[in-house]
Amino acid sequence: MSSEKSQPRKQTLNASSFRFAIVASLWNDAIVSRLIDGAQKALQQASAADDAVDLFRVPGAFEIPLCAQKAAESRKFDAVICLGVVIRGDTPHFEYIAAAAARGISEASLRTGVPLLFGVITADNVEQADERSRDDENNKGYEAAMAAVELANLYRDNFGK
Ligand code: DLZ
Repeated sequence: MSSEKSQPRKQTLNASSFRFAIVASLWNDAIVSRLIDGAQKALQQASAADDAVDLFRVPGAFEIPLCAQKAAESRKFDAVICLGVVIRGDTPHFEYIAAAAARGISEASLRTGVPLLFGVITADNVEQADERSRDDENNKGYEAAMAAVELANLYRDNFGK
């Protein structure tokens, strides 16, 4: 029986005909870099072309939604993968930044009709954030990118885009 945390899908979907944007914040860069690595690994596993992935860096998680929205509005991408790390212990305005990122990403996705994936770690401490950015399939960047491939396939196959 699968645990609550395990992913329901193991099948690798194909990403060879899609383009992706990764929007990643610079704050907590050591951890965010591992999320970017995880996302790129997932896209490679799904056979995304090397030149089909554009990376955009923004200062902090608060700035992710607008950049993600601009990427979505450009119509160049089938999905936009948003990556960041907000750590409660280090962040006096944790709730504001985490909520603004989550709400902004969600609203931009609905506004543009482009799937925007939430790969922003909101952790109580660095240890938790490290755990969610390890080089394995629980890496939140890897998970978000796999979800992006899944949605790109779902929307193309059922709604033409
Ligand atoms: C200011 C700030 C703080 C204290 N903590 C974080 C954080 O943990 N993660 C993150 O991505 N960004 C943080 N920031 C920066 C804000 O997201 C934003 O970049 C600045 O407030 C400038 O708008």
